[in-house]
Amino acid sequence: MSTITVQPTQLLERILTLEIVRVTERAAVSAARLRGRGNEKAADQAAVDAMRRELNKLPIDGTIVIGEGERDEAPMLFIGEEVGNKHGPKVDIAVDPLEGTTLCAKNMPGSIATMAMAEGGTLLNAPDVYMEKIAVGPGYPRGVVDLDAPTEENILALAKAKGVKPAEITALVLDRPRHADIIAAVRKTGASVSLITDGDVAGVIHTADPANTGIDIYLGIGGAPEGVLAAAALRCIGGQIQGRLILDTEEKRDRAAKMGITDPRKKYEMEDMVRGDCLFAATGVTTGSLLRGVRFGGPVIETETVVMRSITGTVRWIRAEHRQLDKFHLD
Ligand code: VTB
Repeated sequence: MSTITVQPTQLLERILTLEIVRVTERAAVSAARLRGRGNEKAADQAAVDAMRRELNKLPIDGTIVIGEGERDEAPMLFIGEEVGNKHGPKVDIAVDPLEGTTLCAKNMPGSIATMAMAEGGTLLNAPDVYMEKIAVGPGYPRGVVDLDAPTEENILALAKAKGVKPAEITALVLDRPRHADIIAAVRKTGASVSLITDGDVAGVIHTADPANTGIDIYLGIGGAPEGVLAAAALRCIGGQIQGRLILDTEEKRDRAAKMGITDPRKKYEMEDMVRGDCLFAATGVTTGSLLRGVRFGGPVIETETVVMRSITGTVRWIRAEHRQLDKFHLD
């Protein structure tokens, strides 16, 4: 009979898988109470407060490496903030307590509460700047598409690798004027463009399951923090993502340098953004194509969360019913 030896660190990480679900659930419930109120800041703050409270209960010695901004501009969950009860492993944490603040404030589909966790020193310490991104799901040869290749070339290469005509490829792109050229280039190949107003973490995750989402590739410029979170998710479920920070001013280059970024033009592979094993979780705030939003119904609050673990590639979809929140001061 063969046995599998599990290292203590792996065991701990297994336990943390469920622990991080609690964190994103709490953030999502708090933000969801402010859905549709038109107040992005308040919804974000509610998510931040809840996320921080829950993170501090975890048996970890954690550092926020992707957070709400740098110390002076973010009172909580700032980059460099230490979280957890210190009785546990050293971990890096990336958070986006409310990804898609506008979606939540307008009660539009697709806002989520999300975070990733990895061994200390293994997540890219990215400043809150823009990042050029390209991502595809699993099953393609490495390098099938490339951030530096022309868009047309990428679409044609992807179609060939998938064994379909370019017309059967769909690219997901943030609906911004800055993407006019990318959108035109995709359409020139005969492929289709699906536009989103916000939320490219979920957008990138969609590429991992084209049969259900209809999305084959993510293209364009979004937030760098969201890029690292998306890389963590793809590291768990498979796929490829490349990113390049847009450091177009002296001030941004300085900020990046302080975070240890010496080459401002570096093209980051998934393995550069997430250099080891990681956990990723996201809970729906407003219902979207990835996750159902929080449902308030009398004494029971329902949440839906996806949690992933890269060591095993396990993806769990957790529908939770929360009761007696007040009694346990959980919210
Ligand atoms: C990006 C994207 C995010 O906001 O940061 C976007 O990565 C902001 O883009 O997912 P603009 O500055 O062009 O509005 C999101 O869509 C939501 O935070």
